[in-house]
Amino acid sequence: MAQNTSNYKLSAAAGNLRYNDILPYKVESGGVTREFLQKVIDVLLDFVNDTNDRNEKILDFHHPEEMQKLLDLQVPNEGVSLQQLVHDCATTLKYQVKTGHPRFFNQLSCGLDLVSMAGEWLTATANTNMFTYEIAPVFILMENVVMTHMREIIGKNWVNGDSILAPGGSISNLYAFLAARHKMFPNYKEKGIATIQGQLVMFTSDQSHYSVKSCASVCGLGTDNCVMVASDEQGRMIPSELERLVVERKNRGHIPFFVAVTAGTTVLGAFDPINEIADICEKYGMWLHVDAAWGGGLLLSKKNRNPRLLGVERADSVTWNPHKLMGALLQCSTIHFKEDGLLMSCNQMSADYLFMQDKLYDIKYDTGDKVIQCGRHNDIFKLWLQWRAKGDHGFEEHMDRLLELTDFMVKRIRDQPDKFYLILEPELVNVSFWYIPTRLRRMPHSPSREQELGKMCPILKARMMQTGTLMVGYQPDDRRPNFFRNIISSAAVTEKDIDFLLNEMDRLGHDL
Ligand code: ABU
Repeated sequence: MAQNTSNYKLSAAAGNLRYNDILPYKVESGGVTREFLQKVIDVLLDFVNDTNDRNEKILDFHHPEEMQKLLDLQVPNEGVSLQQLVHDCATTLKYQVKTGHPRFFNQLSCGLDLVSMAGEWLTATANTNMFTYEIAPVFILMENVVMTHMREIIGKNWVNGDSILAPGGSISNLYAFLAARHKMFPNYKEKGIATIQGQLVMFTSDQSHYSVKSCASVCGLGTDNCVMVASDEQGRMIPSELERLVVERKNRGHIPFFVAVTAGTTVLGAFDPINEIADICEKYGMWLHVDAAWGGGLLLSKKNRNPRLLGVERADSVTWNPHKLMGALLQCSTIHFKEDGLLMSCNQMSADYLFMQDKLYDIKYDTGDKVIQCGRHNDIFKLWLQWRAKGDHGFEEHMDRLLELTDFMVKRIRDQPDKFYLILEPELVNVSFWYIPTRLRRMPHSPSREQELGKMCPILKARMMQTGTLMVGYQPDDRRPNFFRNIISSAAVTEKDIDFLLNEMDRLGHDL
């Protein structure tokens, strides 16, 4: 049951103390320090329980102005008491959306994997930076082991490649772009833009994640030189269109150099045909990047990996986010390269104060010089601990279960054609559909009905959030007005939750 935020009482002796009455300020304060932290942990554990309680709401929605009145967010001149800090923690979680709730279907990253969460708690306590072996020896070795394992899973010819954990899929895609440009123009790093005699052009599908286009803007190509290749009805890049556009740019004297294929598009969950696109990349000497941030988890499933990811081993780089399908806690994003050494030669700056060459250990473990950031959060421990718990087998079962639940949802939608309209057969766990309110049920399906159904989406979503019982995302795309995109990526979801979801949409929306 939801906890009252004033339930978390410290003892009279501890309640009025302040930050400088506990460690590290008072060495003899071990008891009070423990009491304070234990109480914070009680707050966290109650949140975990509430998250998994189907009688609890997913959120307690308030508009921002109203929410500001419910919270005391001021940063004071004089610090508050330990009791107030515990209260602040409880209040923060009271109004936080429970993204691990079994009825939260809103985002690609859903769920609250408790082993991964335990890992994140340990990470916060260890509080180290991932740039050198010197200060993160265990975590650096773990990163090496897990990244090698992930490359083995991508393909046997990847084992001797290189990988790094990056702050999100967008930055992972940026690392791929930088390495590709470095491979083709190794002098760019020192001499800059003048070393490229011509206009670099990159290609991706019109369904790809916007971070790919962002690379063109950030890296000086300009977004006009990120060519958006048309996709088919399922949302998959059309290879013949790619080739046509590559030839067109070549004929203009441009330099096509990079193709970003998507393995699991954000909205429709579509998989571009990697093998056919790899043939085109080989023919025209272009780097092949696979953005499998979303769909990469399926590499772990013998049953579901192919045909979706067939040909992935032919890529030069792969983005794969364990914080999505695999359920690792946010954030946990990886970028993998088939060729070793590129990341280092592309990004190394050899800062003397961090990456000294005369250290007592093998400095190849100082991975921080491979990346464009300096400080790097420890995102490996939670993934390593989760992989220890599940093993490859547990992850495989998890992937297969998510797709089984997706099939179940599709079947339930098909069973109720008066109330729901399935937009396409999903390739991943994205289920795209419209809810049909009573007044539109007799209307034949047509573009004008789609317009009407699209108008219902924000209203029904608002009702979901105001009642707090369900969260499903919606958006328009190039072909249709607003539609719902339901994501099943949480281990907490069952068939009963999917039935609840569809019934609750009908309960909240039938009169629209
Ligand atoms: N980076 C894509 C995440 C989008 C989503 O969760 O819907």
